[in-house]
Amino acid sequence: MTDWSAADHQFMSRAVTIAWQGLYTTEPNPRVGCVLVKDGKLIAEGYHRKAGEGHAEVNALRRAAAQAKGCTAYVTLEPCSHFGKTPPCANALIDAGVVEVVVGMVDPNPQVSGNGLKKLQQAGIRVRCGLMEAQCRQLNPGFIKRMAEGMPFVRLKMAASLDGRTAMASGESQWITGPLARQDVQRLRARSSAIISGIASIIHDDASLTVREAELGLDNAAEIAQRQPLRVILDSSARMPEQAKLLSLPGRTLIVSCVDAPEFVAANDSVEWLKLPAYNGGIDLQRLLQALASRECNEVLVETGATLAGAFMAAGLVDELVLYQAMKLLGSNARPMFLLPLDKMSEQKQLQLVDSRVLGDDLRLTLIPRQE
Ligand code: AOF
Ligand code: ZN
Repeated sequence: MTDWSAADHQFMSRAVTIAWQGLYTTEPNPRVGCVLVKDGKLIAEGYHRKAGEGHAEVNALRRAAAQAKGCTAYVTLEPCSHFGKTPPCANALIDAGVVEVVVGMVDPNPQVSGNGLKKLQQAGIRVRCGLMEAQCRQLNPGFIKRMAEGMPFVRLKMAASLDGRTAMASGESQWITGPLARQDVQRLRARSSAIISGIASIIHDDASLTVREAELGLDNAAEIAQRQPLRVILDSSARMPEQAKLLSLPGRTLIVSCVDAPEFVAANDSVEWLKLPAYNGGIDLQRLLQALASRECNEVLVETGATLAGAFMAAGLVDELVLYQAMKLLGSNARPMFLLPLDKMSEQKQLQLVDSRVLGDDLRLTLIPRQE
């Protein structure tokens, strides 16, 4: 066991904070922060902003210039050892004369995975790993899961009334929650690599499933909205209308079906058709998620009605449920959150509350399924 000092915590905590600045822009890369420290003083810091641009360490080293010599580097993720879109950070740290590297967690990327730490050690650099690992892992649930399991991190978002209803029987659902909750949903979309929805939301609501700059309420909203998450529509029997709004919006759409593509798809460069086998009367969701991981999707957001939400939940494919709950009753004719026919108490799905906060007049609950 390594003993961590208060100063160690202070500097890693700063590295975690700045890593979050990449929340909306790094994918498919992880969010990473780095601070360089000498004689207890912060010399320079850097974070990874965008795939293809400098990694956190390189950005910090660039700022420190000659002062990097003799520094300790605090990095939220193991420095990379491979040539990807950019050269290895381990080499950059060695060349700059850094004497110690403190790391939050090992990089789950098999191309790195311990090699970065080894390279540093072999160059005579003192390496300590595992400081504030939980906080460092929290930055990258999707990247970690994709690297470790070949699956994206699945976040299911629902907006419901106090009595757990998501729409009237007619399908009418605008609006259950207030503007702050809806702004928060835009931010969930913006941090996601893909948004999954069912064909019903296209047929009935002509949903756009885009990140809307004006609703993000962030300083760099324009830049964030430029990178639209992949829109994934589950359309098992090919009911997608040729005129659907989302097919002509900026960004790409992936239509997942059990049958062949209609003709109009070939003429649209921003639309991809993926045919998957049927499973339990619908699309094989496991296969769907694997297909998204192979397209480098880290975090995916499921925004859908009771049928698909129930199917994801029943299949144990939900990593996190974000529930926006409005303090109103929609009554017993309205639609439930999940189509999940259970009969016995022993069949219940248990969730663990990990965060709750008030957004205007609504409540936001973040829950994770309990392992059965
Ligand atoms: C680091 N620091 O800030 C990041 C790292 O294609 P590239 O060159 O951008 O490399 C991407 C891989 O590098 C990514 O899969 C992950 O393993 C690591 N990301 N590593 O040392 C960083 N973003
Ligand atoms: Zn790197």
